[in-house]
Amino acid sequence: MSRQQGVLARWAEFLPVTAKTPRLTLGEGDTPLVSAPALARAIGCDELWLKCEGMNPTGSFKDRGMVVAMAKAIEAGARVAVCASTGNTSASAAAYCAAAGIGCRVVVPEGKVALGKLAQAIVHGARIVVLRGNFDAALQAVRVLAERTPIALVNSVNPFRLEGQKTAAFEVIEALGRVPHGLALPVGNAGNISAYWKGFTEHAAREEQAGRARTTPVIYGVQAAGAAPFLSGAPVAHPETIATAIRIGNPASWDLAIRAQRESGGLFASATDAEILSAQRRLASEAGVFCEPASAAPIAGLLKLAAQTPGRFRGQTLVAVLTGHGLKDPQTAIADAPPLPEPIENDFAALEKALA
Ligand code: AN7
Repeated sequence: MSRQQGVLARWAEFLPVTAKTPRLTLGEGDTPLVSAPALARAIGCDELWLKCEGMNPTGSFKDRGMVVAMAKAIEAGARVAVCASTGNTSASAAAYCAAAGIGCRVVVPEGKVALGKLAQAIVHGARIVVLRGNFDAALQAVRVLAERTPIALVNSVNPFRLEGQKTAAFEVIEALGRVPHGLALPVGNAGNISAYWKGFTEHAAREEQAGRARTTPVIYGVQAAGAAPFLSGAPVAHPETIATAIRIGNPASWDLAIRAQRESGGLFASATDAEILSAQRRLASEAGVFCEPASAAPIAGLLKLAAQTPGRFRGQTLVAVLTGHGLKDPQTAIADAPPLPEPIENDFAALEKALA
């Protein structure tokens, strides 16, 4: 028995696919929704669910949109794809280009890409350009390149990326059996918040059409304090944060993200690097889920909002989107950890003493 896997097979009826679109897949989507009762108590909500997007084939949510963007690019005849990236988009693009048999070019900011993500781009065979400048400069550069050459641009300014990523909203509703009261996620270039809102509003429209209630969640977009243009209301020239995935000062999907926040009755929040790292450790030690720093931002944001307004989330079901796997950035995870202890002799007494 075979079941068709992946975003394109599973959600075809809601995606812009034709008979000519190749059914590319690495098994993306269908990620677990994990309950986190200890953190729910800390936040003061009824239920907290973690959408573990690090379980996608390349370890981040990017695979959902990448598979659609790549399939449509191949359908249109592309032989090479390009992206600018803080790391995860390049890892995903490199893997899907390899699977599809086309060339991959990635442009990354100098010195700020997590180790696991670089390893992925390298092993999947992407040609890597390191740009003197940040992500915003890299995105500008590849946009110009894509205008002047036949190379397909697969950043989230490519609308097929958002189409694929919206399927995460469908999965959340399906797994819960209802629409959550609130959904929190990290915001960098603002593609994902726009895609979730698209998914939730499309679902709501279908419910309305079927004569049922139109329900959407409140969206909480969380940024790193050093890279928080949605809190200042203007682009940030020199974004800085330990959460390198969201070290972005000039989000491409600005208007769509503002619309998601306004229409959902939500808000943007920010978390400092210390709050992000603390939330990352709490997710690992209290929920058993290891995510990368950027992915801990929504938990840091919810904890902060709950502390500012006690009782704010009482009785609510909340979802936090953990966008990328902790193994993407092992160096940040162990940077402040004490060194490993000296080796012991292999005898029982020494072992007993060491573990006492
Ligand atoms: C783990 O890979 O922008 O707001 O170039 O890797 O849709 O940009 C990554 C972004 C959140 C922010 N969490 O999502 C890239 C890139 C993780 C991420 C975001 C990213 P968007």
